[in-house]
Amino acid sequence: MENGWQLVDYKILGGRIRMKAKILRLLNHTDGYISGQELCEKMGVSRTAIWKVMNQLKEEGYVIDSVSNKGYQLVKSPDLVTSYAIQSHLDTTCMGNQIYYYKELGSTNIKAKELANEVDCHGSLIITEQQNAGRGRRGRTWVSPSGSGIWMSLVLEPSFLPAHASMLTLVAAMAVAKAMNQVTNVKAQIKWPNDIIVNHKKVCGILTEMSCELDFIHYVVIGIGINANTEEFPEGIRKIATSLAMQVGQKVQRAELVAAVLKAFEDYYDLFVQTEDMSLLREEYNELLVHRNKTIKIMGQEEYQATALGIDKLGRLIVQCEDGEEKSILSGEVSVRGVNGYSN
Ligand code: BT5
Repeated sequence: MENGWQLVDYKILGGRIRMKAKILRLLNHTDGYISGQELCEKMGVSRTAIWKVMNQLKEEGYVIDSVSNKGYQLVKSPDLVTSYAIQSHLDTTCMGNQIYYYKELGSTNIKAKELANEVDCHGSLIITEQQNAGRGRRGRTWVSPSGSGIWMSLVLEPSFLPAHASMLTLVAAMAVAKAMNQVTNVKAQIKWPNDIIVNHKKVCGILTEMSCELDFIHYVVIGIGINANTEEFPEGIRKIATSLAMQVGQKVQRAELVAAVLKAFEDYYDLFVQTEDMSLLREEYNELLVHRNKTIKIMGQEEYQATALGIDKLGRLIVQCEDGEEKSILSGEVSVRGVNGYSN
């Protein structure tokens, strides 16, 4: 298992993973102690080099037990979202192939766009501890305090036509819901099109932006904001917002969740590009839909109530009106609410 894993590790990360990430990864994947000798052999470096990295990790808050004749054991990891913390959990071939970590940014979407304007960066991830100008859709604000959330943007450079790109928000929503359900055991659901809901409250929002010509996509940036360990929200959003920690009653390891989101996104994205629509994902998306078969309020140019049936293969929400007529609605045209509040 371990040899197999080591091979996968080097192959997947194309040799780019840094030593710290590799060592952390080995520690993460070892039950009990791993000997200094084994680490040296696997890493192809000296004992002193290993010892230096262990000291660096300890300084950053990793609790590592070192016992002579036994080796090293990772006892506890701090809740970091540095590139190597994420890479130490990552199991993808493309998504997260480059990870850019910042202590502070205006907005990861803006940084991602700057990067994508300069270099080819399909699969790159921009992540920060804190956003000072976090953005929601249509100029709204995204509250992004320091150290507690996951504020990140994934860059894609797809070869399909721009008309298909809005569905990537739905693909990302599925990935976030799946990763949350895997890592924390909460029941995360999707409020069409771009919110993730736990217990009727918003735990994540997604903002997809694109640079394109009429028939050509330069890049797409998928911005994902997850309230992971947030303990308190400002008055204005307290009623609608929640965090995973509030729901689960304990802190979430953000790096593990980020890696799980990237893995789930990669798997769903592979299916998406096969048909360039939601054909292969629709059924699973609809199972995650918080309003499925429930009455919702649709607010746009007119306001009406209808039953949400699920999405079609183009990601439009199909609703059945009170007179029995079925309509398909596009995101951007309307906003959707539960009849009893934000999502219920
Ligand atoms: C969204 O917009 O939900 C998209 C949010 C995307 C945030 C990510 S973080 C990384 C990347 N970089 C960015 O700058 N943005 C992306 P929308 O559906 O328009 O919802 C915005 C509304 O959600 C606000 O008007 C508030 O009512 C509410 N809100 C703001 N901050 C929130 C938070 N932390 N948790 C829950 N709700 C929040």
